Amino acid sequence: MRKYTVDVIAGDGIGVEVMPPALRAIDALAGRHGFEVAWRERDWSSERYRKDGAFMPEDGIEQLADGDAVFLGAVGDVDIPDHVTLWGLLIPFRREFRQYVNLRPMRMLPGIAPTSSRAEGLDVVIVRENTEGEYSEVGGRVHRGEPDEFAVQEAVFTRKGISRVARFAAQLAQQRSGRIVSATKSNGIIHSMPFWDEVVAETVAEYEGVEVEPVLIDALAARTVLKPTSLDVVVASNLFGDILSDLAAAVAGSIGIAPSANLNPEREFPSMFEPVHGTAPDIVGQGKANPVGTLWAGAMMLEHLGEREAAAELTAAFEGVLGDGVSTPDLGGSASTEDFGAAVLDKLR
Ligand code: GGG
Repeated sequence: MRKYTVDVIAGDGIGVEVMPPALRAIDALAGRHGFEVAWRERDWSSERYRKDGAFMPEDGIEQLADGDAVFLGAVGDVDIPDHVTLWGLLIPFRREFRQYVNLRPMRMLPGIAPTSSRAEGLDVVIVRENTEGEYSEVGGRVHRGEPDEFAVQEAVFTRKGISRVARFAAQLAQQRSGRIVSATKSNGIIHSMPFWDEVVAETVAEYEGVEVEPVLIDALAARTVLKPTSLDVVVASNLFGDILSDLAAAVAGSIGIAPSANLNPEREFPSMFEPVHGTAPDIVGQGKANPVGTLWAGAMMLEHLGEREAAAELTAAFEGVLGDGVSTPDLGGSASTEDFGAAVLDKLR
């Protein structure tokens, strides 16, 4: 029996609601596929921050380091500034565990009506740089509260950071169409983005049969809506990748279906799997949250752990449920989070 230890941080808001259906589905698959998962459930959250002044214990990173993966729900709280939660309970894992690739696939799933006929056949993988770029601590605020107050925020782009994410995208493109679109803004951002373009082009040139097309982020946003099927692999900086992946998910029907894998490709540290969506305070506690993003992220986690058949079965199960016309309200259906999870379990049985 293969054994895995996975740290579960359901977090805040609907993170707590979408996690149980995914854990139950993976448990249902495990025995039949010859593995078992020990879930280490962590109560690390905004509630913990309010009580103890910290989202996680001081040695939280060390506590996760010997696990095989981290499974995260959502982080954020209406009473705590978003940058405090994100830098307290999400970004530290990405950085400390060198999860420099954030893989965000999106395709049309069965049973979901495309937002427009243009989206039919959409199948894209966004390879988001995950540890540098615009998400940076470099900068500061000066003259707080004064009329001449100002803020400086530096983006950090390194040759190492750009080339390793471009390499990942090129290897992925070799298994797909061979086409990469690179999100840029080298007309307006005159230092970091021309550097990004150069390093991406140099890196991709090492891969036979792979071509890269740099596209300005504003035009790429329009293209994601108007010609989504012209995209296959997209490589993007931290911020551009974050925005584009929400957009691609919206074009495919709902941000509630979008998964994400924060990968440490060298496997020196655990990788982390999470739905793309946040805590959705507007629907929290109503049973309306869509668990598909978390189920899909769970399938990506199984794939990463080497459990390919179980991953395929889980994907087929949530796709099958959607194909049967069962969906949550964000997709126009009336199923609750629990109903959807139960229907997935029925398929797996
Ligand atoms: N699913 C984790 C979560 O709550 N994500 C919300 C979010 O704002 N993420 C920003 C990011 O991925 O950089």
